[in-house]
Amino acid sequence: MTTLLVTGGAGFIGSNFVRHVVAHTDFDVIVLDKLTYAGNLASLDGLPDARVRFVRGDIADAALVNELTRELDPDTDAIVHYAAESHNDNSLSDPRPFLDTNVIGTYTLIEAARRRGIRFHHISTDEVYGDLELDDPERFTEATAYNPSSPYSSTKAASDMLVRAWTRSFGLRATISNCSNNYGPYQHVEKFIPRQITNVLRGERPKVYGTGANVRDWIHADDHSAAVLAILAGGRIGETYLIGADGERSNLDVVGDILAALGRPRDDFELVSDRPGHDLRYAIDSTKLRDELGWRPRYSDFSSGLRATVDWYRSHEGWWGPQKQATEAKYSELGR
Ligand code: NAD
Ligand code: TDX
Repeated sequence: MTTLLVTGGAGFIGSNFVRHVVAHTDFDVIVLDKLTYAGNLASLDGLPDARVRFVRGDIADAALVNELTRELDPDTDAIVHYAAESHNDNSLSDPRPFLDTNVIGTYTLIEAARRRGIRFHHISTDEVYGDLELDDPERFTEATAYNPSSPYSSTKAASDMLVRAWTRSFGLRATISNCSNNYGPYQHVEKFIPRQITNVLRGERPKVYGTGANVRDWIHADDHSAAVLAILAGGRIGETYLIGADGERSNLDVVGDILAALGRPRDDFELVSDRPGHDLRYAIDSTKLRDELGWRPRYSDFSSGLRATVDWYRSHEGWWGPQKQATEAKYSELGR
């Protein structure tokens, strides 16, 4: 029997992974989550208590982390590390929590993991590579140099470097994955896709930064979770795997699709002031993951995945409604 300690398991992608593990394996899960503004226990509703245990706490709390890792068996168990401050706009307004959680929190976990010899998988982002020009034929690979732009992405880059150094210097048994932009149910309404869907549902117009030409490489969160399980099962220790589903779309295209799915004209949105330092384009080449581990995305059609996500938000106002007003209040202070 395997137990996974999943940090950040009450967040968007972490909760997707917990549901995925329960559905597709016989593993048990311990979720460690601080329940910041971004965590929501309702995202774990309906999972069996016999397999999923929830612990509220901070990944930077060394005493708690040591206590939890003592429960893990180094021969079978692993830590899967999702917890992070994850939103670029917040990192521009108040960077400090990003350093505390993304850097010190990751350090605290890898120290505990290496002392107990526990396998560690670190969840990271393609934003560590900076951005690409719109017409650049190259995409990010595992060999691309790090060049982060924002406080968020620089703290994620720092955390990746800590994991690499602990692997080389202390023999930490770690893998890293850098994934592109995720979409799907249970994503916080501060993020682009849920913000625009819920704006339309509330009778507001979507708010697009700058010119809307920026490109993101979208992947459904279910496909991300399947890739992480594949890396846990077959990934080589010390290696990094990029995760992406060939889902490049401009923000204008995405917002047009959201409006169309909700029966509104594709151009019924507002252009608002740009995000400082706004990365232009991300694009992932996931050949290594596909060739080595046989992973393939199941959501190859972004438009149908997006329509299903729109339907989920339409029928789950009870989940997102309580976050919406506070989120929009933060944006209106920024003029966005
Ligand atoms: P999220 O903001 O939805 O969830 C983060 C979770 O971490 C929340 O439940 C929060 O309560 C918890 N948390 C925050 N600080 C904590 C702390 N100090 N101790 C314990 N728990 C804490 O984020 P997400 O979008 O689900 O992202 C999860 C991970 O995936 C992050 O590491 C992020 O960098 C990475 N990632 C995200 C995307 C994306 O598109 N959202 C893409 C690639 C990688
Ligand atoms: O209201 C908006 N209008 C808008 O045009 C918001 C919230 C965003 N945008 C733009 C900015 C980006 O070009 O949409 C794009 C996506 O924005 P976010 O959802 O904030 O995501 P991004 O900044 O690309 O970062 C995301 O992907 C990588 C996640 O938040 C990160 O955690 C992940 O690492």
